[in-house]
This record gives sequence, C-alpha cells and structure tokens, in this order.
Amino acid sequence: MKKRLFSGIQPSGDVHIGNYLGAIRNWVRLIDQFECIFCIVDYHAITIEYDPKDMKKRILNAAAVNIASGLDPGRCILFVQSHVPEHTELAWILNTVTPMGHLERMTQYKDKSRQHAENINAGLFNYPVLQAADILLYKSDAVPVGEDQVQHIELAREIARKFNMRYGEIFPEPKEILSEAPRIMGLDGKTKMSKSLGNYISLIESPESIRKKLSAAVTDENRKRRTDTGNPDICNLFTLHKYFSTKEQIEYVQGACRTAEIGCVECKRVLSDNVAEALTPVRLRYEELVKDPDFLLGILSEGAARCKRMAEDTMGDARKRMGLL
Ligand code: AQP
Repeated sequence: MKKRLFSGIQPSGDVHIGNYLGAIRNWVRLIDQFECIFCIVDYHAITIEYDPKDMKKRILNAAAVNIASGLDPGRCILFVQSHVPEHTELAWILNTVTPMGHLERMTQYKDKSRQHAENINAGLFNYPVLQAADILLYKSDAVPVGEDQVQHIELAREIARKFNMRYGEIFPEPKEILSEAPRIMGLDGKTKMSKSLGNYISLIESPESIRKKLSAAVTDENRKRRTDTGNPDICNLFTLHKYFSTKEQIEYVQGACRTAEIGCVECKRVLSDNVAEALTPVRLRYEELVKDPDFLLGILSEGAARCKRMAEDTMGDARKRMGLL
C-alpha cells in the first residue's frame, strides 16, 4: 500500500513560480510514489479580504494551472476544500485540543496580521487548525510544502499527538517534504514571493510580461553602474537562474557578473528567455483548459466524491472515540 500525501493551494491570486518551485514541482514528482490528494483550499483563502465575484474563477484557474503544470487528475485526486464539509467539522474538534499559545506563536499569523491590520479575524488565527484538519482528515503521512508552511505542519503533528493521547490513536503524525527551492524570494528581493504581495511571476505570465517584470527586478544592490562588478551570491535573480538556466549559462552568468563582463540587463535577458521558454507550455495548456469549465468542474466533483468517502470514515471514527452520540 502506498503512503498518503496531501497538500493544498489557496485560490488567493495568480499561482506563481515560487508556488511551483517550492511545492507544485514536488507534487508532480511524487505523484506515483504516494497516493496523492491535492486540494484547492478556498476556506483558507477567505481569511483575507476578497471579492466574492472573483472566487469561482480563481478556483477554476487554480485547478487549471495545477493540471497544466503536470498534476494529472488521472493519477491523483484534485478537489475543492469546501466541497467536503468534514474539513471544517474536524477543524472544530481539533480546535478543542489546540492550545491558544501555540496559535499565537505562528509566524504566518503574525505576518498576515501586519499585512491585513484592518481585518485580523478569528479565521486567520485558526488557519493552522483548519490546515491540520485538511491533512489529518485523510490520515496523510506526507505534506510537500514550501518553507513558510513548515511551522504549520509541526503544529499539525502536535495536534495529532494531542488528539491521539486524549481519545486513542487515529491520526498518523504527518511529515513535511521540502523541495530544493523551499523559499523563493519575490522580485523585490526583500520578501517571500507571494500571490498577495504582487512580487511574482505567475505560471501563466506572457513572455513580454516576464521580460518586463524581470527587467524591473532587484539584483545585487551594491552594483550601481554597468562597470561595477556584481556578487551573484546576494543576487535574487541568480537564484532563479539556478532553476531555469542551463548549467553552462549558470556558470557563464556567475563568472561574467563577478568580472563585470556582463551587466544586469544581459543577465536578465538570458533569464527572461529561459523562464518564458519553461512557462510557455504551461500557459498554452492552461488557456485550453479554462475554455472548458465543465471539464474542470467534472474533475473537481469526482475528486470531492472520492475524498468525501475517506472523510466520512475518519469523522465516524473520531466521533465514536470521542463518545459522541
Ligand atoms: N515564495 C515561495 N517559495 C517557495 N514555496 C512557496 N509557497 C508559497 N510561496 C512560496 C508554497 O506554495 C504552496 C501553496 O501556497 P499557498 O497558496 O497555500 O499559500 P502561501 O504559502 O501563503 O502562498 P502565497 O503565494 O504567499 O499566497 P498568499 O499571498 O495568498 O498568502 C505552499 O506549500 C507554500 O509553502
């Protein structure tokens, strides 16, 4: 029997190369090694301000981008969180074994509270409990995520342990799986690449837009003039070269930057061409998929039906152990 893997993505904006390098690429790689469940976590996305008019489109877009990036729905489950109400039901139960102090320590909560100071709601605070429920509902063993989510997976383990101690062993303790690019910085070079911060290249960005965004991206800030030598070790775009350029190009760019043989403009041109080449097939496939919303809805509803059966089993078991009537 294969071990079970769960991971999610918020329909909170354009899926970007940080999401891809940090998580989705690993999802695609692990698809045959585990029994994989991937979830579009819409209930997480509503913890920050959003326009209800956009949400349906965002959910379908997230499904399309993930499929276009290689998540073959014939080899995994893809579904929408709110289509399986047991997620929120288990979250309520898990709230009762989660210490407030643990939630207060979560750095994502602190960051998002700063970013959305006008809307610090209880959902934002309880976000990691719902995330634990997402994972534990399917008794998942593995959770491939970016570095920003590691603290939440640690908490999910702790919540599983607390529940198991109080009511008996039901939940395995899930482990995170990190990719070799666990934290991609935004084009501002200062903060994590994030949908909500707009400092990203989306997976469906056009070549022109990729060029434009990269040409404005921050590099080694000590390199003020074309003739100054640069330091790739502190250049955010050099990190991206490592994932999009060939070995020869990486070596060339690295050496030529250090000696000022090339400037940032030339370095960005090479990177733009490579990013555009890598993303074009994803964008084209995405464009085909979004033309057929019924096809996407069919995949999502089949995914939800399969998840629902597993979720009902877990909830039945949990209720029984908890002594509920
Ligand atoms: N910059 C990143 N580098 C590496 N991995 C990343 N991930 C997110 N940003 C980076 C990983 O992508 C997966 C899906 O992320 P999410 O949609 O659940 O939400 P997030 O982590 O909050 O991502 P964003 O883009 O920053 O969204 P917003 O702005 O809406 O909060 C996760 O595994 C995440 O670790």
